[in-house]
Amino acid sequence: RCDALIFDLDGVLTDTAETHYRAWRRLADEIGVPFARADNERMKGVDRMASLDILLQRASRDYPPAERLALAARKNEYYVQDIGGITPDRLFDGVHALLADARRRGLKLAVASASRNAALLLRNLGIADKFDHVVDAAHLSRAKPDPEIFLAAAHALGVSPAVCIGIEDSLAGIAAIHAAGMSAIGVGDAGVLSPADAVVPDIAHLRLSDFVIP
Ligand code: B16
Ligand code: MG
Repeated sequence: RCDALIFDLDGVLTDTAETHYRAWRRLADEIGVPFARADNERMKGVDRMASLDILLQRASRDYPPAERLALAARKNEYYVQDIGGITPDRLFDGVHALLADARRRGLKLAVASASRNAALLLRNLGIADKFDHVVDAAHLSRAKPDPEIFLAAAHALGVSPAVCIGIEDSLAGIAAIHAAGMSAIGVGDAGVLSPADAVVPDIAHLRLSDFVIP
């Protein structure tokens, strides 16, 4: 049985996983720290300060806490500059159809994004009012893979985690969904996301009839 869908945002509903990558890449280049796509894979779904910790693992010197905060703020400036200009055409194909199908089936819908910029991004994508609840990452204390964010979404929707399906593009997110006692659909590379209960290559390939009894 499934009563609710809980969506990750970056990398699931739009291609901002790439936007995050470019912002980190720019920062890494500026401070002379090596940074490759493989490093970025580990940062997906991971919150801002923990992402910076991953980036600085390859730094040749220590960065004290105040400097870390300044670097994270700089990356966020680059990211916000980029998403400030995002318009609804940046929504992945199939999102509107999927949300409409979910509504027809009576499912509740939430967004569980680790991003503190999620509200701005959802507004710019024109889908802010499509969800019953958007978890505010600023009110959380534990990042994915901790289940807190998915449990908060289920709680706000008034449903048991057991009847929720979480939809994620990151390994940290899939681990968080499972730790919350939910089923996980991965969006992306089936080899990378093998812990998920099912994997689709992109959101346009997600057919609710495969997962939800009509
Ligand atoms: P911000 P998601 C996550 O969003 C991103 O995957 C991750 O790369 C990013 O570091 C994190 O949000 C925090 O974002 O710096 O904007 O607060 O995938 O959980 O929607
Ligand atoms: Mg994501």
